[in-house]
Amino acid sequence: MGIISSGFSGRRRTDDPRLPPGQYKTDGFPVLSAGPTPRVSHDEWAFTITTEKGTVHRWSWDEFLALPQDDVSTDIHCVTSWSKLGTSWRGVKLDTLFEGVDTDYEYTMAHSYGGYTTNVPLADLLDGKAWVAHTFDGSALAPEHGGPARLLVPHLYFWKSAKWVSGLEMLPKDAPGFWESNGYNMYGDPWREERYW
Ligand SMILES: Nc1nc2c(c(=O)[nH]1)N[C@H]1C(S)=C(S)[C@@H](COP(=O)(O)O)O[C@H]1N2
Ligand SMILES: [Mo]
Repeated sequence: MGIISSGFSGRRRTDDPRLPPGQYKTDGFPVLSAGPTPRVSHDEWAFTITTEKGTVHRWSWDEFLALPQDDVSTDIHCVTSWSKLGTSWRGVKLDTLFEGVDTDYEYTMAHSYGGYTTNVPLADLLDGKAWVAHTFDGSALAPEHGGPARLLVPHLYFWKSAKWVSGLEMLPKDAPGFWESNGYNMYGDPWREERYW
């Protein structure tokens, strides 16, 4: 009996440089939802950005799909310690959605159908760092994973990637969302293990 066990690939730490500290690689795609899965039809779906002036920028499903689309391959990291490497998404860069948005505020609150919220600094949504994604692995994003569309902010822990996202609200200062009010870190950098308070 050797001391090296390779029978279980699940929780074994590897030296893969893509894995942040304390994370293990999974090949599955766990579902983590704080409540039931909201069912949102494409007809009723819209994505909005609301500014301090009360201006509401709104995209219907068709308008959203008509925007320039990105194919994204990225690693995702859940605070519960699983990471999924090389995931494939398609969606719209937040830079594209913010092109016509005039705001001096530097923080956002993401809102979801079903009531979930999470805070993300505006800088973490821009410069090609975040998307509103509607496709995973070449197929329409499954409802349990956030379909019709979810936020994808892969450089932060995955709780920031709001499923069933309905919009972003500009904020003058940082404020906690759902998990951040329940003990999760305000920022959530996986490379610095910013998991909880
Ligand atoms: N609307 C909404 N978005 C959410 C959540 C949620 O409960 N509701 N959970 C978050 C958490 S904690 C994680 S780890 C990921 C899980 O996404 P998945 O279920 O597609 O793996 O979604 C995040 N986005
Ligand atoms: Mo999570």
